Amino acid sequence: MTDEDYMRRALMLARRGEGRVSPNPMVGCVIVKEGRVIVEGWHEKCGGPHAERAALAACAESPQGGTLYVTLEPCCHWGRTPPCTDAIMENRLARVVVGCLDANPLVAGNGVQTLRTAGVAVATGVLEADCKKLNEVFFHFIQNQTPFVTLKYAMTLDGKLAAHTGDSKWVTGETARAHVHRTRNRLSAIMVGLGTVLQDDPLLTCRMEGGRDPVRIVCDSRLRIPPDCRLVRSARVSPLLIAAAERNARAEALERAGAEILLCNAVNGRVDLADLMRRLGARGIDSVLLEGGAALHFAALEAGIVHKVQAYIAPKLIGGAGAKSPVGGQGFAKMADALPLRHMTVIPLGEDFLLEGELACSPVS
Ligand code: AOF
Ligand code: ZN
Repeated sequence: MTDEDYMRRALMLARRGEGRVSPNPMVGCVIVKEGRVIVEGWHEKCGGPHAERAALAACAESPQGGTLYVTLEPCCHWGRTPPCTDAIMENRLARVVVGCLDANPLVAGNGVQTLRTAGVAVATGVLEADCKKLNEVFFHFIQNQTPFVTLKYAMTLDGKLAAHTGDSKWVTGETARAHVHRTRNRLSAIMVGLGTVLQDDPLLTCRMEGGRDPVRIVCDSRLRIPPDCRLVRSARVSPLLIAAAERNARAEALERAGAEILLCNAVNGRVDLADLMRRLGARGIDSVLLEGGAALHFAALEAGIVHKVQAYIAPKLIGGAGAKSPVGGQGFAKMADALPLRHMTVIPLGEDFLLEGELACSPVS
């Protein structure tokens, strides 16, 4: 077994915290002594013990002289929990292997430095790209205090979200749809525009076994959401935030139904999306899954708030000049103005494919 092998195992353990640790990172830890894994641990939930302390607390034998593998640099500060570096030093580990450094300014290399100063051998950057990717949300949020936004849609191979009649059940197959529910379980919030509510009357909950619902957000500048739609009717069971640019006579009925109205700055009578993101960040919402419609997608891209795009593509053709495509709005005038994506990956999901990538730049930044 190599350092990479143990780190791969630690990465797998880290994923057990998926959807439970926000706004903290997912972290996994493996302790090896004399060529044997003696204990494993992971960060289970925000406020709970960190991966290293969870592993050390579960040790059935002394970890003294062993090697600790951890996907993220051990913390050296007091947060909701005590520093992991203290626990590592107290337990006299000989070596620590770190996946990637922590971007939290309170740690950021100081954890590694603290251990080295205490005489612990430290290796860094093992499976670094994987460890960073695992916590793309955490890394963005800790540095920007605004949510990491993923724009997601499912379309046919000819770029349609639905038939010209509006029928959209279903574009992709079961495997791809289950994948979306895993994402809903992992991210803190899900957002749609009013048009999507009027058209589809969605519930936006997570239908994954053992999953949890993201906070549901509707971008509805003038509070025109129907009080009898499924989102409002379920607001007491699963939180619903309505992002508005004005407060008017319709507000009270929505609040009485259990929805919360988040009043934002307005640009041309519409919700200022950058302002909305700052307000969500201030509430500790570290990630948003943007699930339609086409107009909100373009507005979000134009506002420069989108970080990642997930396109589920079904190998089928539907046609129809009037059938909707995933990004609407006015659009950019020239191909040279198109927003480029980088680090594209393709994941086959049953008959379908998920293409995902990061937005290389945004028009405002
Ligand atoms: C680690 N191992 O498993 C995690 C770390 O408020 P706290 O005490 O939970 O601290 C949160 C910060 O600690 C978080 O911002 C990040 O820098 C680090 N998370 N560090 O050594 C872990 N979850
Ligand atoms: Zn820690």
